[in-house]
Amino acid sequence: MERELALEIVRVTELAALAAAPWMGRGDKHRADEAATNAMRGMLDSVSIRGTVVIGEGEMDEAPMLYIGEVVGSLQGPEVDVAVDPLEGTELVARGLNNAMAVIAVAPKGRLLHAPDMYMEKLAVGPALAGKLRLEDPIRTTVEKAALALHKQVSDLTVMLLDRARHAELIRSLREVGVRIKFLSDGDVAGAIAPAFPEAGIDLYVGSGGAPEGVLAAAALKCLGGEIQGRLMPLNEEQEQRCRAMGLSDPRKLLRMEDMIGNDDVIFAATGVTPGEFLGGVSMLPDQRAETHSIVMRVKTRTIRYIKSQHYLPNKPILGQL
Ligand code: VTB
Ligand code: MG
Ligand code: MG
Repeated sequence: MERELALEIVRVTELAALAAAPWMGRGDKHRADEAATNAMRGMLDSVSIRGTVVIGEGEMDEAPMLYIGEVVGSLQGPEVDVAVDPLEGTELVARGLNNAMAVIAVAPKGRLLHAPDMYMEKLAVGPALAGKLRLEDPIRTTVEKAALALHKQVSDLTVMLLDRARHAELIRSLREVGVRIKFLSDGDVAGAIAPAFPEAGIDLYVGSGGAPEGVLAAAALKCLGGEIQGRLMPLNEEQEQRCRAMGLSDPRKLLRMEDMIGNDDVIFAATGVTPGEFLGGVSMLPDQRAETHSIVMRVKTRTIRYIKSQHYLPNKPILGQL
């Protein structure tokens, strides 16, 4: 993959974020998602790749755009796999809450885990804890190891997780060990990546969220020097079958970074829709301008670019057609 691709890719998440932003706080997550998806799909056509969507908006018969298996890009350029979440946190946008973003990851063909739409148990950390913790450990052990490695008191650690009833037991254990908890209402790509940004103030990300979101977070964490470990949580026989169909003979196998995104090059880009732990949201400016905040990174070089752009909206014909 050529390095220019990183800059082309960020234009894709920028446009998806610009398309979703007008729907902020309007209580309609479907329209917000649709706008982001259409914009991302349209923009991808101008990117110099022969891409196949491996993580997308659903199976071919349930998603009209960016479905799994869809061919995207200008069809000139490297053959790549593409993982997208045009609007990660549709509910966040509908309710005007933090941490919604447009996300994409691109990797050489065959490298991204084709994570099925089910839950994944996750443990994500920043560079200071990469390689030092194990998802299989009891949460108490994990927290104690983390505190030791970070030279902090357990009571000074901040752990982030989705606020869900299914986490009741985990929350009880976390309270017992005495860490501080920061809850997310949605958006666990942003949550899992947060520990890699010191300014976010998150030491650990734990709990279960979407498996596709886990792979997207793995792409970002690889560029950032962090780590995520995951384990799929098939809830019935049909989901078990789906795991086996994608080549996982043991669906509950521990998934490491290399299982999720391979060992090679990956490009990750995200643009904030609402403000988040490490990205600003879309701001509407006077005179039909809007400002976006994006991050684009590549494993090969480990360069992390923050891109702040001011867009002149009348020059974005795709947005007018949504
Ligand atoms: C998860 C999480 C996402 O939606 O998929 C969640 O990974 C939906 O799962 O980040 P539940 O509501 O069943 O927990 C998000 O929060 C937003 O897409
Ligand atoms: Mg989505
Ligand atoms: Mg999502």
